[in-house]
Amino acid sequence: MKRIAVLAAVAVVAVAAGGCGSSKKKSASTTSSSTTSAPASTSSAAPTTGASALKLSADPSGAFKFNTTSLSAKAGKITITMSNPSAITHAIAVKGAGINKKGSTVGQGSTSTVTVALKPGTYQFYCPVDGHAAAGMKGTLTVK
Ligand SMILES: [Cu+2]
Repeated sequence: MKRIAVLAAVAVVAVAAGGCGSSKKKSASTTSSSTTSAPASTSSAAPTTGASALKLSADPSGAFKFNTTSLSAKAGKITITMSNPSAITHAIAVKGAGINKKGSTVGQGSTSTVTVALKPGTYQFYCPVDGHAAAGMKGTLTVK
């Protein structure tokens, strides 16, 4: 009788330990799966958090220049939108530090957008349409 009681007690302990162990395993796998998904959510969240939106426009009179020669933004994901009120087609592009990204070339009344992820430094924004940057359609983008 005594033995049976002891065995039953051992069985209860074993079940309790097993239950505890399996719940620990579950929480461990939950942790590891959330850790696995963490870099993805972090990388998608970080640019959003640090995202800067800059706007400029092309000269409406048809001169080869923007309405500004200097822009500044925080490091991270930066979106530059250029509106084009000019009869000449233009685009917005950013280059520097091995990056050279161009937005689409657009006509009057449209906007050209370029999105880049930049570290602190000095970059150039320019119009990539042939001859435009050389004619003065460019400026400095300072990233801090
Ligand atoms: Cu242009």
